[in-house]
Amino acid sequence: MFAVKDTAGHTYGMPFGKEKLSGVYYRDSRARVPAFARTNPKEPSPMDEVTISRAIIESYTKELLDALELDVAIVGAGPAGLTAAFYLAQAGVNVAVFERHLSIGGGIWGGGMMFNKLVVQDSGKRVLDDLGVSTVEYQPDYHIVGAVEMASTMCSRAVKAGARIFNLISMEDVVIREGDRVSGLVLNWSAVQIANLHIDPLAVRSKLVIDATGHACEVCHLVVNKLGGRLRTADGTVMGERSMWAEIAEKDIAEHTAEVYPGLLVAGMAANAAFGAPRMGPIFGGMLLSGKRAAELSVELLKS
Ligand code: 48F
Repeated sequence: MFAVKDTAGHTYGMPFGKEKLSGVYYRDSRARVPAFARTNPKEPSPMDEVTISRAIIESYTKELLDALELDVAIVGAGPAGLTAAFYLAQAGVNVAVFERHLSIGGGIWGGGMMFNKLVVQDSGKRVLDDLGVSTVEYQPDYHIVGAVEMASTMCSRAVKAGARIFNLISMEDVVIREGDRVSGLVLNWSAVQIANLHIDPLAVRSKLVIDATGHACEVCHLVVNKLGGRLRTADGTVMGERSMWAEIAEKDIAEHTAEVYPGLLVAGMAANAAFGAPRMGPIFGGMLLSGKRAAELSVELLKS
């Protein structure tokens, strides 16, 4: 219960006995001072707008400042990016994920054609077991997972493991150093991009970057188009995803999860897009295994 004092020194708790005007209780109906209003600015306020604002700005700013120097920066908070973030954070790696959209989870939420269920095979189920996401066996090697539980639990587990996730922030470029090594991300508010405003970005430094941007494979495209970089793919470019073949796509994805360019790893659907492999539709085991593989590779690279 909140207590407030008026200028005469009377203390008010809940507004019992106060005159109610237009749905608001007033301590002084003529002066229209709400019962919960703070009249003495030196007194702590029960629920002060500026304190709320300060709490948000200070804590967010601290988190962003802490993310300026990273071991691993992940672009995209889909299943691959979240899995990588979870395992990296568990391993004690300083990791942050930057996600363009308001919601975290990428393609998880929509399931298959908006039926919000997904399928994983036994190997993918083991990753979901690690994450504490429940599954139901449909038939041997086919497990059903609810998209809502999967997205929300993965997000929660990654954050609780220590990963920082920033939504509403877009990668618009990379930072480079000698040999055009990818050494960080150039970031801007997604709202700035959507409004097409001419506002310069900010940058974070990172020992490694993971492109987990899904079908768009955005970081790899950027490296090829802007730096003229040659990826470690068959023809040095983003080869582009091929049409659906679930079995091959799921089998190939772990192998395609690799450091494709100095300082840049690729995971999830972006890995198959980079290497010209097929898409797989709403079977998500490959995304999870690729995210896990990207985390393992990153840990090895950070040690070397
Ligand atoms: O698309 P997405 O879920 O990629 P994924 O983790 O998983 C692919 C599956 O969802 C599905 C599939 C499985 O069969 O094919 O499509 O590989 O998540 C990618 C995330 O990256 C964000 C995007 O909003 C999405 O949430 N993203 C893309 N470009 C940027 C970005 C960018 N430039 N900056 C920040 N986030």
